[in-house]
Amino acid sequence: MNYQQLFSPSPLGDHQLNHRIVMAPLTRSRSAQPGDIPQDINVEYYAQRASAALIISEATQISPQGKGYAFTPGIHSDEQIAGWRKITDAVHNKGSLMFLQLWHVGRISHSSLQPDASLPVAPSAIAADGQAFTYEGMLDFEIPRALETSELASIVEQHRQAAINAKLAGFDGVEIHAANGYLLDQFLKNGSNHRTDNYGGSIENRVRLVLEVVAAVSEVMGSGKVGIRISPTGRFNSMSESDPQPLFNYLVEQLNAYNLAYLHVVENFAESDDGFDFGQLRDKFNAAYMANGGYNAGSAEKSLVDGRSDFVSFGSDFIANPDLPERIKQGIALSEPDSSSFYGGHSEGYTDYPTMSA
Ligand code: 8OZ
Repeated sequence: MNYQQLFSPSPLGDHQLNHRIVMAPLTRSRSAQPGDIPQDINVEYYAQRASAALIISEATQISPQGKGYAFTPGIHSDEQIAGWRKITDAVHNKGSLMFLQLWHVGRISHSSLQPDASLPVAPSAIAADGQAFTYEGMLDFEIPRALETSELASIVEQHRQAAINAKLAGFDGVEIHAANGYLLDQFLKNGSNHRTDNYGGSIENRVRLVLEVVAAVSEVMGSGKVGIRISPTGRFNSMSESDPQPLFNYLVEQLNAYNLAYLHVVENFAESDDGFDFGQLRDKFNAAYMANGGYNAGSAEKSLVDGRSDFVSFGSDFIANPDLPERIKQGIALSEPDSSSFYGGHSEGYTDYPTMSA
């Protein structure tokens, strides 16, 4: 197959990308402890994958409160900034670009991971089903503490400071994580948001915090260096929304006021899509649409040809194929990733996947 669209250059906000194959954010849980600090093995891992048109970092906690998994990296300390700087330098030296994914997990945490062993925070005191990945093993999610209205400015501030830190660490932009059941998604969807203040109830109210974060982060980075990730139909992390189409249509219409670089949409993370029409988001959004979720080279090319996306991000294929774009171009069969080494550990299943030439 000829992947003409996949290998055509295209602008992404302030940047020009060489092709359309983006490395999706991938949690790998391999930061140095204590301190959740990016380390040399992470430099090697990202540098190996710098043939991606753009690398989006693994989800990275914006603050100690934003952490929900053992061993994930942060962007709130000087040591973390210095660790990330080595990664962005290595990726830049290999000619690619890198955005940092800004992450606050909300209720998808555990008091053992929180400052002062406090309860995780959320829009409402509703526990997620399932278990948190802690240093003591898997532990049941607790009933989170509902954030006071007066605390929401601090949530915005945590995102703003993390964007400042991302700039210091040499990132080319940031992606706001409003997907997959973490804090901002918890505010968006009515299964997890039962608030009665200006941040709950109506669609306008549930979208408010996300827009405040977008405004603050855009002010720091310049909006052409900001993307946002959403998962309208996602059920991961106990998410539910009774009527996602008008919610996400409204969000996208509001986002247009900010002139962001891109909208990153997890299209099929969940088992059911309930007839959701992603094309409406694509048509409404005024900048690049990045599709994600279960694409292969053929379906990605078709999506671009059909005008349904501008970029496609690949996750697990990039785990097992550090030179994924070249393999696609040459029509070489892809290696399968070993899911047992996705999270935690060291170089095994991380930096030891060979390139074609090796
Ligand atoms: C898988 C395991 C842990 C975290 C996401 C950050 O879904 C994640 C994640 C995925 O966005």
